[in-house]
Amino acid sequence: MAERFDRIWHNARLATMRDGRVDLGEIEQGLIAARDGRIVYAGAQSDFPVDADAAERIDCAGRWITPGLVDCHTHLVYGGNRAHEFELRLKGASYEEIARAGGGIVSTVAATRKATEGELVAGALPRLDALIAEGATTVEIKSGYGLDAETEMRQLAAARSLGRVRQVAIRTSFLGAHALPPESDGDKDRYIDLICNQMLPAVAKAGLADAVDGFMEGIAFSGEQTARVFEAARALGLPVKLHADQLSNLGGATLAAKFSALSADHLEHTDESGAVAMAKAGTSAVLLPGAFYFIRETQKPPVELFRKHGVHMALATDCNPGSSPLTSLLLAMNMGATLFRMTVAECLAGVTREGARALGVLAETGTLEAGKWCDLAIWDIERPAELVYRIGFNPLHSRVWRAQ
Ligand code: DI6
Ligand code: FE
Repeated sequence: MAERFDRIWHNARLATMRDGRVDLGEIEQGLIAARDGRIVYAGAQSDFPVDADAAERIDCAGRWITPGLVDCHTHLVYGGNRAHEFELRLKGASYEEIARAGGGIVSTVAATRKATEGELVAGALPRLDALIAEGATTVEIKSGYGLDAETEMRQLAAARSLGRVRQVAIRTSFLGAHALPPESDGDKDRYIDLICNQMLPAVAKAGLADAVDGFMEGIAFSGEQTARVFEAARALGLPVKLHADQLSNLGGATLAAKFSALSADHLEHTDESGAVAMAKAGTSAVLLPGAFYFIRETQKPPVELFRKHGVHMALATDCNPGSSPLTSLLLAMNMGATLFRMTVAECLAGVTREGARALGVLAETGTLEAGKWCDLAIWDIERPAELVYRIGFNPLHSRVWRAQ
C-alpha cells in the first residue's frame, strides 16, 4: 500500500541548507512531504514514490523553498518607545546626554516595569508579526528590561505567551545582567548577587528561560561578574550565551567559550584568540549588523577569522529599542553581505541553519531534512541571492510552521 502523508509540496526548488556545505544544498526539481508536523522527505521529486498518498498536494510552480527563518537574537518584548531619543541624537545629543536626561536603556526599563503582561504582548506583536511576514518560524526573545525579578519574569512570560498567540517557536533567554538597575546605586556586585541568588533561581524554577545571557562591557558587567552569572546558570543546568566584545575587547568571546556558550554575539572587537577559543568550544558567532549600522560602528566583526578557524556564523536582528530597531531578517542578510562582506550562502545559513545551531535547536529546525519540524519559507524568486540582494522588498509567497 502506498505511504500516506499529510501534505506534499511539489514542483519546488529547494535550498535545503544541509549541514557541512558551503553551498545551499540546492535541489532543482524538489519535493517535501510532511506527516504529523515533521518533514518525512525533502529531496529530488524523481526519487519520491509517484503513488504516494497525501491529504493535500501543493504545486509550488517552481518557487524556491528555504527552511523557515530563525531570528536567534532579539529583545522584542519591552515597554515604551525610543523614537524621540533618535530625534535628539539626530540633533546632536550624545548617548550620555540622553541617558542623563532620563533616556536610554533606563527609560525602557521604567516603561517595561509599568507595563502589564498583556500590554507587553500587545506591544511586541507587531514586531513579531513583521518577522513572521518575512518567513520567520523560530524567534529568540530576551528579558533584560525589567532588572528586577518580577518584571524580568513578566517579560519572559510575555515572550512565552507570544508563542501561544502565533504559530511560531519562541526560545527565551534571561538577560538580568543587561544593565544596572537605578535602585542599585552603582553597586554592580550586589546586583550580580541578586541575579545569582534570587532572580535566576526564580526564573529557572518557573521554567521561563531556555538560556541565560549577559552583557559584558565597560558600561555593563565585567568578566568576573559575568562568570558568576554563568556559574549560577550552569548549576541550574541552563546553557549560556553572551553579548561580547561589542564596544571593546574585554575577552568576552574567550569567556563565553570557556563556559561552552551556545553563542557569543556582536563580536566587533573580537581578536584571533577569541575566534580560536570559540571554534574549539563549538560556540557560534551571532553577528548583528543592525546594531552595527544603527550606532554607526566602524569596527567590523572578524568574519575572515571566523571563516579561517571554522566558527559557525549566525545572523540576527538584535531587535531592540535602543541600538537596533530592526524587524527584518531580509535586511539583516543584506547588511551582513554589504557591511560585513558575508557571502550569500553565509547570509542564508546565518538566518536558518546557523540561527538554529546558535539556539541549540538544530536537531529540530533550520534545514530541510527528514525528521525536523516542517518549517518552510516559500519564495517568489528566481534565485536565492535575491533574498540577500534586494533592500526593503519582501518576496515571501507563503510560510509553513510545523506543516501548517
Ligand atoms: N547591547 C546593545 O546594543 C543593546 N543591549 C545590549 O546588550 C542596547 C539596548 C538598549 O539601548 O536598549
Ligand atoms: Fe542584543
